[in-house]
Amino acid sequence: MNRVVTVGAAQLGPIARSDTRAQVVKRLLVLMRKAKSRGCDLVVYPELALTTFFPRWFMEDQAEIDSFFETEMPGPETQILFEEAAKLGIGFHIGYAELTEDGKHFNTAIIVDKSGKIAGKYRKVHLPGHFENEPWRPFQHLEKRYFQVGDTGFSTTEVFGGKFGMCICNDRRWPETYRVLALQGAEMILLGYNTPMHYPPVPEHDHLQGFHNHLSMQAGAYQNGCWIVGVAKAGKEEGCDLLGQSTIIAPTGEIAAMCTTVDDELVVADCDLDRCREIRENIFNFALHRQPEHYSIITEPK
Ligand code: CDT
Repeated sequence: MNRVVTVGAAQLGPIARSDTRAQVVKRLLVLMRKAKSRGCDLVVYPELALTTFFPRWFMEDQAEIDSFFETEMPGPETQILFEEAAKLGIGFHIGYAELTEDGKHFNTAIIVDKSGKIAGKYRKVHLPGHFENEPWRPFQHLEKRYFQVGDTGFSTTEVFGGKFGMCICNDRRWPETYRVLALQGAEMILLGYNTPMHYPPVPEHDHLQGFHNHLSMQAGAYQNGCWIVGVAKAGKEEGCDLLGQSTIIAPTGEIAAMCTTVDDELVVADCDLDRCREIRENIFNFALHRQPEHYSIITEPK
């Protein structure tokens, strides 16, 4: 019998800076219940899904910066998500800003299983943007300033009857992300993103944001024979337009479902994990066709 996982991509519309965690969690719960009613095993939320995308602002007050971070997961405001997931018997994936006990700041994502337990955690590796305030920009992208490079590496989690991998936003643009996960057998990769429509250093590419988003993920899916679920925080957030087009992509690279708004929206697809074999046992049979001795430059220190 084939292993079909029904997945809901739960796109979020904008989150205002003044929105509380409780207000956001209410929206997440609406989407979770909708996903359950549509037969989902799993609901996937975006990157940094509990707050506005705060790296767009230069801040120096560490207490202010830390107010966007979670010191525990679940915490007082997010506990209800875990309880509801367990009650409904649905898993979820969510991104959030993590402040560890020893004071480290990460852009983090987790997979929670159907019993409400954290089954896997990933901390973002490819942090885009810049370190210092750059006032010439209409908005900042200070991920390099506020987060440390993740220390988890890319690994897989056995859950929902398959092998799942995670990455976060900018990671999806890098082919190495998918290949490292696929080499470990990942059958489905979950990821969230906050992608501004305007890229201040190269505005000539603004009209290509949607194209580059799908191009990267569809190539990643096909070249590695795995499902990819990419979920946006979308819409006009604090004056900044964020890309939507959240999507579920099959191992053939085809789009199986896609959001058509830039608001809270759920799209669902039945994802047969055994379809990964169509690619992995044929055109991209890694064991048979890869020639890693010719790729060594990829792993040399930068
Ligand atoms: N959140 C995130 O990683 N966003 C980046 C924006 C790139 S421009 C600094 C992305 O790759 O979509």
